Amino acid sequence: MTAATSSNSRDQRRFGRTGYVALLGRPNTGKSTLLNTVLGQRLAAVSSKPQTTRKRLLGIHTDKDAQIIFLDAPGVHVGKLELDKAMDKAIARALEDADLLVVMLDPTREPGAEDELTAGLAAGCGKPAILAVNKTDVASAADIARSLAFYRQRLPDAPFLEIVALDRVRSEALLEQVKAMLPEGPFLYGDDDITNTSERDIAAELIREALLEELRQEVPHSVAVAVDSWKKKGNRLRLDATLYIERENHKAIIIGRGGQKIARIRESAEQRLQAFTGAPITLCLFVKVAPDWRQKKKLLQEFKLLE
Ligand SMILES: Nc1nc2c(ncn2[C@@H]2O[C@H](COP(=O)(O)OP(=O)(O)OP(=O)(O)O)[C@@H](O)[C@H]2O)c(=O)[nH]1
Ligand SMILES: [Mg+2]
Repeated sequence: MTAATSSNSRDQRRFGRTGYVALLGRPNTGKSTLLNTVLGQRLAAVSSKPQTTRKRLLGIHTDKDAQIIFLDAPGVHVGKLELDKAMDKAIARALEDADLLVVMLDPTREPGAEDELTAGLAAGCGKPAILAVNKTDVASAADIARSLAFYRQRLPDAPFLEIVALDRVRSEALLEQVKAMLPEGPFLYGDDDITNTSERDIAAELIREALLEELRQEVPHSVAVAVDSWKKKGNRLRLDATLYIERENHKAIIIGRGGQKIARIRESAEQRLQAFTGAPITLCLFVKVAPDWRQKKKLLQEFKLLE
C-alpha cells in the first residue's frame, strides 16, 4: 500500500475521468464493503453492526482511463451524542467535496426514517447521484422493487443499478456508471496511491473491526481505539494500542473471564493487521477508561473523530 501524496508530480500526470464520489446511505448498507472490494484491500472497517464507520475515509481507485476518489462516510442516522454530531459533520463534508454521490440501498430492510434522511440529503445537496441497490445476492425481487420505488420517488433523475458489494465482478457495472458521470481532468494522485489515511489510523480501524466482531450489543459502540506505537523488530511489527472505554464496568466485558475475551480480540486483530501490512504482528492491547468520551469534543478530537 502506498500512502497518497497530494500530487503525482513524479509520475507522468495522467488525464481521464476523475473526481470525488461520496458513498451515502443509512448504516449497514455496505458502503465500506464496496470501498474494500473496489480497492482490493481491507482498508475500511466492516461489520454487521450499524454505525461501524465513524469518520470519513478516502479510497483511490485508478485504472487505465479513470481515477475515482471514493469518500466512505458514516451511515446516515439520528443520534444525540457529540459523536453522532461529529459523524453528521463527516457526512456533510463528504457531500460538500463530492462531484457525484453513490446512494447505497439495502433492500433487506424496509425503508424507514434513515432512508428518508438519506434521500433528503442526496436531493438537497444538488449533486448528481446514482442509486446502487446492494445485497442483491440475498434480497428478494420484491424487496429490491420496494427499496427502489422508495428512492426513485425522491431521486427520480438518478440512474439505478443492482450490485453485490462483496463481489468485485458484481460491482463492475457501478464503476462503469460512475466513470460515465465523472468529468474529465488531471489525476490528483499517483497510480499506486490508495488512500491518504495513515497506516496507524487504518490499523486502529482494523482493531476496532475485530472488537465489533467479538463483542455484543452496545459495548463495542462505546469503544475508541488508538494505536500508540508502531515499531519494526526484525521482520515483525510490534503495535501497542489502547482501547478507550466509557465506564469502569465495561472493563470486565472487554477483558472477559481470565482474559479470554481480550485474547480473542487480540488474535483476531493480529490476523487482520498481518493481512494489511504483510508482516507478522505482535499486538499489545491496553484498556483505559475515558469517561463519557462520546460526549466530549476534546476527546473526539484526540481520537481523530472530529475534523
Ligand atoms: N449479503 C451481502 N452482505 C453484504 C453486502 N455488502 C455488505 N454486506 C454486509 O453488510 C454488513 C454491513 O456492511 P458495511 O460495509 O460495514 O456497511 P456500511 O454501510 O459501511 O455501514 P456503516 O459504516 O455502519 O454505515 C456487513 O455484514 C457486510 O458483510 C452484499 O453485497 N451482500
Ligand atoms: Mg462503513
